[in-house]
Amino acid sequence: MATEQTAAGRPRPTLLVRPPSVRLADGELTHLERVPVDADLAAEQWQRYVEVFRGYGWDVRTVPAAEAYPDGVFVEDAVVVFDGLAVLTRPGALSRRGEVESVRPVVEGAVRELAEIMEPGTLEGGDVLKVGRTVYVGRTTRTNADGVAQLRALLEPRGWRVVEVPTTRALHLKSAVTALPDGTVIGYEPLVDDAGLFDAFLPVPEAEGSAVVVLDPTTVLLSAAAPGTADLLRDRGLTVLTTPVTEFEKLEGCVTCLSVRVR
Ligand code: CIR
Repeated sequence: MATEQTAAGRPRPTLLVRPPSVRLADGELTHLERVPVDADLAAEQWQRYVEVFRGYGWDVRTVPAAEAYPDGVFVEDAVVVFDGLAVLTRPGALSRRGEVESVRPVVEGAVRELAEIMEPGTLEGGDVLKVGRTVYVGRTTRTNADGVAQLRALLEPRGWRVVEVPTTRALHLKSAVTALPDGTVIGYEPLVDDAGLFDAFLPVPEAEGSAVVVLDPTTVLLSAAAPGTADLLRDRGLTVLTTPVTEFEKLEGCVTCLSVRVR
């Protein structure tokens, strides 16, 4: 567990990342047509992404590349962390199931407790959105009812509220919605099944703008492909950093999927 402090005096958070596989271009696609992926550009964008966190004082830990798994770079899907509890997932995509085991040793060093989703449950981290002590879990083609039930059984005794969110218009819940530091859920409305499920909802003007990573209580990271959303969030008083992730967006990835924030 990271206990050091950042320059701003906050605990130094840990970030897990995994470099892109040489087979990245073969990643799963559900809603998008396959287009060519530039492997060199992907590697450069991944480095820039990681540097943003280093610049904010995060303790970056790298999971070894999983060359056999094209989607391994989307490491968020393999594990979800709730305070000191990490839950290793069981991806709904068969091609991704083998990604999880190699994450275990890195996660073990970063948390107090480890649990895992067992058969017949499936769950992917992209379907898990924490807002305060509420955990919204997308029911998607990747996360089934048993996966949600297992997560609920782990979290409710630990004081979390678990809310299932039917999600049919996007790959994962967090492809459609994420949350700002103040708990406002943001999303691109055409991808959101029912915005009324969230206590506070702010529509954003771009699909790529629905995914933000909270870097600190006043700063978020956003895809460079969402300038209108960046303006909207700056108008709300947030500091907005942007980074290009075009090669990952071609594979239905986004800024959240490229890392696990251990907090
Ligand atoms: C997949 O379909 O599994 C990958 N191509 C994209 C995963 C993106 N992950 C995420 O939204 N958490």
